[in-house]
Amino acid sequence: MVFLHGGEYNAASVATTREYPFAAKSGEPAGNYPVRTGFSFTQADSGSNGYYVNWKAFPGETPVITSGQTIAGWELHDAQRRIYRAAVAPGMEFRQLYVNGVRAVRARTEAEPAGLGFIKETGFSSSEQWLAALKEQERIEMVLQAHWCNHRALVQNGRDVLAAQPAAWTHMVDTGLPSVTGPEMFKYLENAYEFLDQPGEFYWSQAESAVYYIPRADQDMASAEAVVPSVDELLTVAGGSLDETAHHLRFEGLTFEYSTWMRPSYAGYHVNQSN
Ligand SMILES: [Ca+2]
Repeated sequence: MVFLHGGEYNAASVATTREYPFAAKSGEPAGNYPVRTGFSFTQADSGSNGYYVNWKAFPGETPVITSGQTIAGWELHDAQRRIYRAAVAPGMEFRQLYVNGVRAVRARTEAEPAGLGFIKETGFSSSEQWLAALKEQERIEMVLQAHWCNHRALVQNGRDVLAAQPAAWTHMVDTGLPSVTGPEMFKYLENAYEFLDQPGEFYWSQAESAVYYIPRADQDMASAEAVVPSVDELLTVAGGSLDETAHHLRFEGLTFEYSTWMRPSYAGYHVNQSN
């Protein structure tokens, strides 16, 4: 029995990075992307002789395993648009921001923004100037909702036309239902500074190592608690092989907070029936 006292156990402080290979399937891009993993248990941590190793909350206390990192030092950046800015540590990566425990929204356009056209072979086009004028255009995600699927395509190159990474795009538009060309599709663009216009929206600028945020009506950025997650997996249990399994481990009464999932930033997200 191992008792954990109340308090925070920071998964980021023990995090290691490994490469996660994702399989090429029906034209999906193949490749590796990094996964940051916090506390890890292996076969060496297993119980033996039929006994379990129990990792358990000390009675009456609340141990919290978290990778949350506090973002402080918010300053008003654009008074007219009520955009605040804070620095983050270089190298941090995240897709979520929580302010006073409420998840913020990645800066996005409205659905079906004016002048945004759909090119089946490529991606999106714009009949107006706003698309080409975006500063960090290569970080935009093209989000397409078709039937029950929510696809995300990454930009391969842009300016007047946002061209998606081709293998992923083909997978999305050419695999039958739920095709993104169907009449039930709607689309928007996500993740650009210029899309900040609603309370609760945020944008993380990788180039600047900074976060921009428009607070909600009840949030004062001088006192608000802003937290971003920093690892994908807070706790893992993995053996070395089928002959070296991890076993006889129990976890009881533990609380987990703040993890991220960075795969869509590296590979987009393309789904289909039954996967
Ligand atoms: Ca917006």
